[in-house]
Amino acid sequence: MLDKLKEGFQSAIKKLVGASSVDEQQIKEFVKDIQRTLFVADVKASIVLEISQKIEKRALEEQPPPGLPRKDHIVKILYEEFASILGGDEGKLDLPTNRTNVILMIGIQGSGKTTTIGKLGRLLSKRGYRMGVVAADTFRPGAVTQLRTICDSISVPVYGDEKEKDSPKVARKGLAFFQEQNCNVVIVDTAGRHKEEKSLLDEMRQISKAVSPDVTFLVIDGTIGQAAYAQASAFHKAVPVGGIIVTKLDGAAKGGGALAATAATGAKIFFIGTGERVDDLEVFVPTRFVGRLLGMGDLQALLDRAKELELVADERQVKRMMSGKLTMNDFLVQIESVKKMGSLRKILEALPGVSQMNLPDQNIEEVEGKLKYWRAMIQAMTKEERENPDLLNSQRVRRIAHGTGVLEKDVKDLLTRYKQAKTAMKMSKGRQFRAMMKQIGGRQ
Ligand SMILES: Nc1nc2c(ncn2[C@@H]2O[C@H](COP(=O)(O)OP(=O)(O)OP(=O)(O)O)[C@@H](O)[C@H]2O)c(=O)[nH]1
Ligand SMILES: [Mg+2]
Repeated sequence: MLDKLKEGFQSAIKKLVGASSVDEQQIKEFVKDIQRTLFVADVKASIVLEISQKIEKRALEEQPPPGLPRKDHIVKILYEEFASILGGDEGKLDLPTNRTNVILMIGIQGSGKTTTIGKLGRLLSKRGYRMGVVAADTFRPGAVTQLRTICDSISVPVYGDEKEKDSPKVARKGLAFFQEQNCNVVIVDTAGRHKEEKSLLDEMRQISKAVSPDVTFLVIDGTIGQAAYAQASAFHKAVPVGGIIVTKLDGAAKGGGALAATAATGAKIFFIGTGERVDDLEVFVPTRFVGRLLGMGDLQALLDRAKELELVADERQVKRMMSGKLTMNDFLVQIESVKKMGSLRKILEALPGVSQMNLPDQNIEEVEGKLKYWRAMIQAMTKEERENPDLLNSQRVRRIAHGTGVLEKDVKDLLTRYKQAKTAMKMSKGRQFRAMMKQIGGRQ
C-alpha cells in the first residue's frame, strides 16, 4: 500500500540517520527528500509546501529533549506533522443506539460508494447495530441490483424502487421504512454519475435535505491523486462532508488523494478500503497509518541504529578525553547525560571529579537544580571559551554570570567542577569515564 510514499520516506530517514552529523544543510536536504517524495505521491503543491516548511522550521529551531538524538527528533517531527495533517487521533463514529442514525454516502462514479456500503454494513452489523440500506442511486441502470447483491451477502436489508427516478423521494421513503423498524443505522447510497457535475451536486444537496444525515461520508478513490482536491471541495460545498473514506489503497494508490481530500474538507479519514471484498475495510488511525508509512514498525530498529551511531561519536569523545583534553562541550555532554540517564546519584558517583566530592544525600536535589544553571552558563560561553576554559578570566566570568543571571561565585563553582573532572580524567586516562559509561548505560 502506498509503496512509493513509503519508499521515499524511508530512504529519506535512512539517509538522515546515517549522516555523520545533522546540520542545517542536512536538514534542508532531508526536507527536500520529503518534498520529492510527496510530489511523486502526487500531493498538491501547496500542501507539499506547507508541510515541508513546517517540518524544516521545527527541525531547525526545536531543541530535542535531553536524551533524544537530533535525528530521531526530526523523524518524530515528520511523524507528528503527517499525523496532524491527517487529523491526529482516530475519527470516532458516534452512533447512539436509541435512535435511527443516518449515514449518507457521496462521491463520484466508481469511487467505491456501493462497495463500501457493503463493507461498512458488515462492520456495523458486527458491532451489533440493526442496519438498513437505501438505494438512492436512481441514475445508473443496475445500481439497485448491484447494491442488493452486495447487501444480500451480508444479510442487510435494502430499500429500493427500480421504477422511481426521484432520488430524494426514494431516500425519504427508505429512511421512513427503516425508522419504522427501529433500525439503528441507515446508510443511503447515491449516484456518482449524472449528465453534468452541477446536477449531481444539486441532487446530493436535495438528498441530504431529505434525510438530514448524521454523518456524510465522502468516498474518494485513492488512486486519483491530487485531482481529489477539486472533487472533494466541490462536494464539500454542496453537502458538508463529515468524514472521508479512501478506497483502493490496496492497488497503485499514491496517497496524494488522501491528503488532498482531508485538506479540502478539513474532515478526517475514518476508514480505508483495501480490496474489493466486504472485509477489506480498515478503521483509519492517522498515527498508526503514518507510523506504518514511516516504517515505525521498524522504528525501534531505527532508534537502536541511531543510538549505535551516537555511540560511535561517544567513542570518539572518550578517545579525546583519554588524551587529557576535556572541553566544556564534553563537560556539557556529561552533564546532559546525567539528565538523560536518570539516576543522578549513580552518575555523580561515577563522574570523575564529582565522585570525589562525597555528596551527601540532601545535596543531590540541590545539584540537580544546579545542573540547569551549569548548562545555561556553558551555553553562554563563546566557542573559544568552551574549547579552552583557561581563557575564562574574571572579566569573562562576570560576563557569563550577568548573561545567565547567576552569581560570579556560581560560574567559578562550575569551573572548579570542570577542573576536577579534567584532572580526574587525566589521572585515570579515561578509565573512569569508560567505567562510568559502562555503569550508566551498559555501553562501551
Ligand atoms: N481494489 C479495490 N477495488 C475497489 C475498492 N473499493 C471499490 N472497488 C472497486 O471499484 C469499482 C467501483 O466501485 P463501486 O462501489 O461500484 O463504486 P460507486 O462509487 O458506487 O460507483 P457508481 O455507483 O458508478 O457511482 C468496483 O469494481 C469495486 O470493486 C477497494 O478498496 N479496492
Ligand atoms: Mg454505486
